[in-house]
Amino acid sequence: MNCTRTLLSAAAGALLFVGVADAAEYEVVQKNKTFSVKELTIKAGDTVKFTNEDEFFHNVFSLSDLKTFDLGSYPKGEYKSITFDKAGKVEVECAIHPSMLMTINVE
Ligand SMILES: [Cu+2]
Repeated sequence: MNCTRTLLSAAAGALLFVGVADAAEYEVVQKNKTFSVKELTIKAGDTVKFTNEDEFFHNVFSLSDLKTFDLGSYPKGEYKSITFDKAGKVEVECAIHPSMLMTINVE
């Protein structure tokens, strides 16, 4: 009984590890009040890191049906990350600068 349980959890752990190893991390830089890319295509499970390289605060949020989030506002040199687990399209905006807009396509 105990032996079976150990084997099962070891198998689950291995599967989890494979999933993490396959996931990629992308970086989008916020500079001169724009996102460094207008459009980014990633795979479900991948993470996007938004790095602020401007002298002022930026925010990252989305009201998209696929994923609604608000990573808050943060100053130069800081970043926020978010993982996209479902396929679809996400419009990403900055609450401080309405002209900042980009699209993430999750495949
Ligand atoms: Cu901004």
